[in-house]
Amino acid sequence: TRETVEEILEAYPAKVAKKRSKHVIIRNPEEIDQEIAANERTTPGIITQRGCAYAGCKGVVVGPFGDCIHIVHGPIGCSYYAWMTRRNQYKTREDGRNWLNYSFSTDLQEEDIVFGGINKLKTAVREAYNIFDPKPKSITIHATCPVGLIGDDIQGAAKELTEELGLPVVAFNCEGYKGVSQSAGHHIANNGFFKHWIGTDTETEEIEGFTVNLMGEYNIGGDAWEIERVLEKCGIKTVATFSGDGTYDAATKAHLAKVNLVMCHRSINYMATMMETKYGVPWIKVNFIGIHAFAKSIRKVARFFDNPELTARVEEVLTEEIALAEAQLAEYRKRLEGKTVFLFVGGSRAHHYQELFADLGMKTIVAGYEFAHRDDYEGRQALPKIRVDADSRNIEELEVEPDPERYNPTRPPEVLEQLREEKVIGDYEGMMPDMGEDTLLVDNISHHELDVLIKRFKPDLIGSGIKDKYIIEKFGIPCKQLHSYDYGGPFAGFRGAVNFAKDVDLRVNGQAWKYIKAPWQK
Ligand code: CFM
Ligand code: HCA
Repeated sequence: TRETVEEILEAYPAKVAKKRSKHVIIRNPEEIDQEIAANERTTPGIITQRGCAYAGCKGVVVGPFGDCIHIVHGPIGCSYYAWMTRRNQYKTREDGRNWLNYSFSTDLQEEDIVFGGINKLKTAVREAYNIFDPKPKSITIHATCPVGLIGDDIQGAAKELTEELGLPVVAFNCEGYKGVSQSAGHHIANNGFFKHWIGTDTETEEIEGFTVNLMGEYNIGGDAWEIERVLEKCGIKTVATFSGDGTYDAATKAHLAKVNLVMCHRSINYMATMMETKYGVPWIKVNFIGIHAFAKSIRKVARFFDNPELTARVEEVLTEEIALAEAQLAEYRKRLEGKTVFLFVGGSRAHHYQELFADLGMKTIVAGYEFAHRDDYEGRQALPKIRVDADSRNIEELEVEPDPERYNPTRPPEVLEQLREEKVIGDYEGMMPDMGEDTLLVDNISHHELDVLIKRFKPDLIGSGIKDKYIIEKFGIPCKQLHSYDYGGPFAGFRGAVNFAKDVDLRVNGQAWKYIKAPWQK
């Protein structure tokens, strides 16, 4: 492993090598508080898989709300290349609202860049509003790079249009360059939702039952539906989902849920923390990917509510679901046991999927996030040690205080204290503790680094995305896309695990791979 790291770094100029060496870490469980550098600028010239702030805001966090219209203010390319690529699913409700398949854009032209695009934006918002009946529940505006450069006042326009049209028009200054990756866009989206959507239902006073919000779950390939199926079976009610299959009305009531279940810590931790401060809603870090991860997570939820009936029901459901899934997984496990995996995905799946691979008997030997922060690797205890650099300072930190009327913790303070101590609420331990000795962590991996790792370790499968899928497969190694799921899914929960096993088996044990010669090997 040490030699591999050396080979990786050798190819770089000294300054770059020094920088990258902090992002490529050999896991050593003996070392307390092992560190890794993350959430830093990519060195120009290096090919990475990262996206931009606009992708993180519009594409990831805001876009999945299907009963709203999301308008991109920018040149058409920003819209076109993000159109329907992320597979966040939405089912049309009785009211018929569903704009998920649309691509709304102001299509900025050179003339608008010179003379300003704000009138064009206002016209676009009015037009989108007028065309449809029923009307969207909310209209969101997303700025891409040139809009920030020319200084169009999209916040002012949103305010004006909110009054004019009588529905919330929310503008996001998520210009692509706002951060070092899509991660900046998550934060901007969280802020916008928190300011303009959350808690705006002031009429509903209480929602009965074991209520939760599913946060940082985007319903890729139908994941959220499988999670909700099991939650429902246990008697746990989902109030709102951020954002997969999410609706505006549910989001405005989210503050009434008793606890927030945080799937993707990276993309939604901001909102979880702000909701806790303002409304007293605690959060539990969960992972519903993998059958044992699911069991562990839902037991935390049962522990939180501490209700004997609920606990009994959860155990009953787990016994039934695990038995069924295990029986179906057994056949695949026989063929997959001992196989090795690399995982390079976004800001949470490179961790989450390790648990599902473990269910299949497969070992993750190299893993890394594209854009997660140190807390997603090292755990939240790293937070105080993270240096806030100029790039992070760029993004607004909202000042949040307890709501004088609506701050309403659902458990007594001493119980919350106990739950915090047990790490049931308010904690995420990150990816590192789950990685074995001598495994490798590579943050924001480059194509060069991937090449070296493939040649050295020849894994049986790589879980990654569209930007490197075909490079990997030219090496004769199957790649499973863990963003789009290669158009399959769901992979969450119990039924999802079985779907996943089947897909993985087809790839890992497919005979075609050994006949592949890369163009450069011929
Ligand atoms: Fe969270 Fe996501 Fe991910 Fe993410 Fe993404 Fe995604 Fe991802 Mo692609 S919110 S960090 S910005 S889990 S779009 S649904 S798959 S990179 S690991
Ligand atoms: C994004 C979206 C993406 C890209 C997927 C990929 C997704 O980063 O803007 O690189 O394969 O999940 O759709 O992460």
